[in-house]
Amino acid sequence: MSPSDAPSVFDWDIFCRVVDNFGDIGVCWRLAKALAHDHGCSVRLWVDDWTTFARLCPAAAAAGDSLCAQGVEVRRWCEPFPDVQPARAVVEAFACEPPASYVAAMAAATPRPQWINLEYLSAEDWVEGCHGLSSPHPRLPLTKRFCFPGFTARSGGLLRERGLIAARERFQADAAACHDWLAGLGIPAVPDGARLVSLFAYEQPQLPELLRLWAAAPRPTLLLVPEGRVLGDVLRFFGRTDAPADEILVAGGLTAAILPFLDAADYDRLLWACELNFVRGEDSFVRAQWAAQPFVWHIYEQDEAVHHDKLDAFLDRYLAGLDDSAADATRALWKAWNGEGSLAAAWPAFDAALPRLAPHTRRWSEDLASRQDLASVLVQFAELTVK
Ligand code: TRH
Repeated sequence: MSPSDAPSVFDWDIFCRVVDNFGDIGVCWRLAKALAHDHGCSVRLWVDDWTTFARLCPAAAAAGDSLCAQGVEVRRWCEPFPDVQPARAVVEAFACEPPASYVAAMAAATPRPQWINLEYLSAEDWVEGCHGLSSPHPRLPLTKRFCFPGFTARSGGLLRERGLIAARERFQADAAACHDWLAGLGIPAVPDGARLVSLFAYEQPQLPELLRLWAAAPRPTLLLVPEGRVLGDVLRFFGRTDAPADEILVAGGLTAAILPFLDAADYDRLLWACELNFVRGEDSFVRAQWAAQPFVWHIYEQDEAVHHDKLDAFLDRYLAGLDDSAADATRALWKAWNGEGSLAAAWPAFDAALPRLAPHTRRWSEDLASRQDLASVLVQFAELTVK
């Protein structure tokens, strides 16, 4: 049995503040489930925004301030914070600062909990130098350790629950399963030879120009759009102001199916089924990489445009080893999708590069899947340092 196969003796508290959208709780919820299922840990997840959590875990909508779901105890993080015994390992997600009373209880506990700050994902080089660093608390006898997810062996890795890759391979090898699954979503017939594309993005002002190209292209496109922020731009192309989930819109060779916000398993299947996935933020960006299909990332905008460096750092890693023309075409399309350049102008070269980008992305995904996953790295953090 490898260390990560052995059940962990630790119990965990994970603290999550939702800044906006779904990524903060999306990552924490996925981490909580991986610690519980893959490592046998007892996990308590504290989240301050119950409504957003309920979009990812519909059972929470009917529960008051707490529930047990998928092996995890989830509690609403409210003030005043209840008087609870701290867990042996504590994850502070994205520097969200656990309640002062809880931190004081950590300092008084024996043994003192292992306190880990889980940071946002980045492909930038500095991540390797910062991953694993410790910082003593200014007043209390506590040390916080920093875990940086990333794409290299010297980072914290990526969330990848046990069995994920095998499940994806089974699905992608079974055309009938994919067909039945689409039919179950209410998509009656996929146009012959159509390219399936999923779309999850922030607002995208240039989208109508791209959809115009797809509508006029010889190869049909089936665009699958879970409800969300980009829907307005899709509807603008079709001259509509609203459309219910499960509406099908058609223009030339383009069919757009508006889907409800899917549960986690179905969202994965959507990514696995599509030849091209538009994703955003952090968690869907990672899931697209486990889908092993070409993808386009809408990066979360940050102050002073620092997200552009983050985007370039990822592209440098992801495109290494791809031929120059396909790499340039991919970079141009990604940049245009993120507001630098014309999307319609970048599309034809990207479209032509897709047959080379597809096997490249599969290799990229396989390489990432050969690394240790983030939950296992965190378990090692906890086991190494708490005596
Ligand atoms: O929602 P996001 O944009 O999240 C974030 C936040 O903005 C956060 O503050 C920021 O720091 C971070 O990005 C970088 O994108 P993300 O991370 O992809 O989260 C979306 C979640 O929603 C992800 O867990 C997948 C899930 N999802 C579904 O479960 N069903 C769906 O149908 C779709 C489209 C997504």
